[in-house]
Amino acid sequence: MRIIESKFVKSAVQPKDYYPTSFAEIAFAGKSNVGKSTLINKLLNRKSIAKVSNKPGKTRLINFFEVRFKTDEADLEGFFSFVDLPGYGYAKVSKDKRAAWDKMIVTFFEKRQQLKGVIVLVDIRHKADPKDIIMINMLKTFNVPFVVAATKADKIAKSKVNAVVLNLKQDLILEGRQIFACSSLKKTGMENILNWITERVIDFN
Ligand SMILES: Nc1nc2c(ncn2[C@@H]2O[C@H](COP(=O)(O)OP(=O)(O)OP(=O)(O)O)[C@@H](O)[C@H]2O)c(=O)[nH]1
Ligand SMILES: [Mg+2]
Repeated sequence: MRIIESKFVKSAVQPKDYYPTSFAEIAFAGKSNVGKSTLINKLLNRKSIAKVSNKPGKTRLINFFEVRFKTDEADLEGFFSFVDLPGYGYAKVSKDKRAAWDKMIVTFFEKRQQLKGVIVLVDIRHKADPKDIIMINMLKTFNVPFVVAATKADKIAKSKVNAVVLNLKQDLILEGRQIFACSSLKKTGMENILNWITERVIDFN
């Protein structure tokens, strides 16, 4: 797939404010600071269409982006949208605020009919986190297809990547879903993620 153009559409908290579109949608979920917004920028080949920060808690709303794409094989052109979700598990905000963000995310998965897939980002340096397992269970419950991106792979030795990914696959209880190592910094693993997105999106165009 080739991305022709992309634009930021809007931010929302409640379903009534979601982007009113029937395009297939792919959302990015993961703990705060794991690299969701950075990955969106890299996949879209944009410097900062999604806002990035080295401080956790940057993305506080649900952000919608519209993407125009073309496939080489079928010469098909169409649209899909990306959704940048607020990160979960950020310790330095109040309990109430954290609960509100969590609710925002759960409501999105529950209500969003055109959601065709989710990229769950985890930090390749860390052991499987209970919060990620909760997220994964939720996606299983709502029957949303998902894939895991084990990101920041540039931060560990190349020789360790395969073993770490296998461990994560087991510990996150992926039950046959795929997991890809990737690095937005080094632009590795992008092809795998984009191919998965293409498969999810093509059916709906
Ligand atoms: N080394 C390395 N750093 C990365 C990578 N991806 C993201 N980062 C850095 O991680 C930090 C957080 O990135 P963001 O994209 O803002 O993370 P986020 O998941 O959107 O965070 P929230 O919006 O707070 O939920 C930034 O300093 C990025 O530059 C990566 O693949 N490798
Ligand atoms: Mg973000």
